[in-house]
Amino acid sequence: MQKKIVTIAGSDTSGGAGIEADLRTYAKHNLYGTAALTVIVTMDYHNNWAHGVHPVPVETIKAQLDTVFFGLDIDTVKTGMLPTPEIIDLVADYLDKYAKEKPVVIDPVMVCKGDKPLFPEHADRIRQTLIRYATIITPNLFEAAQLAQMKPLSSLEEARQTAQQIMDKGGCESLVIKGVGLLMNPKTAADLFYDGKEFTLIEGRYIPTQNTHGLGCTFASHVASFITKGLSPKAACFAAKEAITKGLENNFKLNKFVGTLSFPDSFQD
Ligand code: PXL
Repeated sequence: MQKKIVTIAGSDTSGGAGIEADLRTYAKHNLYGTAALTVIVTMDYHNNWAHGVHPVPVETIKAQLDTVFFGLDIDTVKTGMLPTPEIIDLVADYLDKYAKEKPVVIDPVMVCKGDKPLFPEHADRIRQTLIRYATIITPNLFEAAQLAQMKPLSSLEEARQTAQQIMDKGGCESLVIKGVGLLMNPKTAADLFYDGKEFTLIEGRYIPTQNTHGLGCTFASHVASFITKGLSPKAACFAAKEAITKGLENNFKLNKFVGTLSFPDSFQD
């Protein structure tokens, strides 16, 4: 029987990120993907692709989470965009009740486009209520600094300190800070994995392209998929890195504003 992952995240109407990317990824891994939708994100073609954020009512999300946790034998949970404090609290409550024994991958999505957080206290709420349930969290540089309550990162050493802060304050089992290689000179594609004991740099081929929309969601979905298939969080990050690099090598433009990665046919376990 196929193993099952639920993605608790938003819909990206443009299709590059969010549940669209997550479900595509699970399908490529031959996993059964299901979704509890938290928000619908739209894009305004006539206004520079400005993003509109339309949260799903809390009661509707609750009904979806009941469907999933009572009705399906879920193996792994992955979270993406959680656009309001109430929705973060609701998801934390369900993780507490129904997912303590399951792998949980938390992608702490905080911005839609640019660097304006979805709401001012977003990072605080995620740190205080959600991170403790995570087998692994997958922040980018901005999200990592926000979660650690630190200034923007400027070196690998600061990234290590940030990882330690997030773990101490949030209480996750492991984390991977995406994009630490951008702090190096010359730039590399490295990510930084930390499990509370050891820091590991995950190197990858650097692919110079702007067509990166959905990269973070897809990476976290690969991590969730590889963990579901039995890999450790660290091994899952290495495998996910290889998978998204292949996808990035075949990036393409969706329109004049944005481009994304492709979903190659097969990935190595
Ligand atoms: O890439 C972050 C992200 C996550 N989830 C949804 C999104 C986006 C970015 O647009 O729309 C639903």
